[in-house]
Amino acid sequence: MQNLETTERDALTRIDAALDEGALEAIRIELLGKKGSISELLKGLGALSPDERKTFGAQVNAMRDRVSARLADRKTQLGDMAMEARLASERVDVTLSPRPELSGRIHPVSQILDEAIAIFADMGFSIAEGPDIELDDYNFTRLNIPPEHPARQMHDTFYLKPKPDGSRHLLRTHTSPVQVRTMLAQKPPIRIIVPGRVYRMDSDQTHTPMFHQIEGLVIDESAHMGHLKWILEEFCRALFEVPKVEMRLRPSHFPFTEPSAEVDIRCDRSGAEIKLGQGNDWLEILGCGMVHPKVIEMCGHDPAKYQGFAWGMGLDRLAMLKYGAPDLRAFFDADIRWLKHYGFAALDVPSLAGGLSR
Ligand code: 2NL
Repeated sequence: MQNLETTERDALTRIDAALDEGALEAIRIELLGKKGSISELLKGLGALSPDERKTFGAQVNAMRDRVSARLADRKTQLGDMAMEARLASERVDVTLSPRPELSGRIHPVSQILDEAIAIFADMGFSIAEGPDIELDDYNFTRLNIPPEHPARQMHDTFYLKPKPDGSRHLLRTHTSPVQVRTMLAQKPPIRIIVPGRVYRMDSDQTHTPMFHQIEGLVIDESAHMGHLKWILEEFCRALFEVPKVEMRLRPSHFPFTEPSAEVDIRCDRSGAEIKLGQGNDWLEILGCGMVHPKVIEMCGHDPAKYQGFAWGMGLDRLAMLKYGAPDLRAFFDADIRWLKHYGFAALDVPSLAGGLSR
């Protein structure tokens, strides 16, 4: 009897004194493991008379249960203490001012986006955003891109698994579905710009399967190509921080605009870097046009009353051009050395008054 009580007292004391989960596990094995002291007590039962076996066996079992319970309690306690200690040691003071050698840089795409937003916001545009995963209907159908159109082919567009009713979601191939959503939800006048990520199954030296776009849309009763041309000229002048850019509009085709145009700016490619505003070369920077009457109608408005224009451009390309980064793919490599070189300081928020990228 004495033997049992001291064994238990001894066991509980040792459990309470264990300082970490490893030490506790060692004690558990010593007590309750195959060759553990309590297990050995149970093995000795065979040598006893049936009556003794019954009472002593019950006592040992009860003692084993109490020891097990204490082991479990101590384990929880030690786990909590370990977590507390870890939380205390890994505590971060987010109010500390950044150490310059550790602080992050703003990615050129984020920088050009902030600059573009500053320019268009100054002209009175609102910013609209929408989901990356879109409906076929918003990405294609309501933009006058019919089911047979090549842009809808599986090798150009990332489709998600079709639903039982046959409808498919996709990764938006342009930000235009956001304009569709805006037109469906609001009455003109509408003056928005739409920045965001877009996806196309394209990957080579000059294309990445995800890239960034900014599109613009104006719908009212009298918006025309003259307004569009002024907006784009002002935008280029402000973005490239030059007094004048020479622009030319070349006839083109998009299913969602009529007429459509591609916009080039004058540049000089004779040196190592492209120079804007001089030279005899042209650089294509965006596509635009008058919104197709069918699109206005499919987005819920009367094309006899409302008209407007839209444009779209690739932000990544603009960032390469403005900041002189030579390789598009490096944009998405997440290489900290590249970002140190091409990135921007976090607190230099672009504004028209304060200078865009200085
Ligand atoms: C390009 C050309 C363009 C649009 C985008 C648009 C949107 C709606 C209606 C009509 Cl909802 N048009 N967007 C229009 C013309 C060109 O993008 O080359 N982007 C990189």
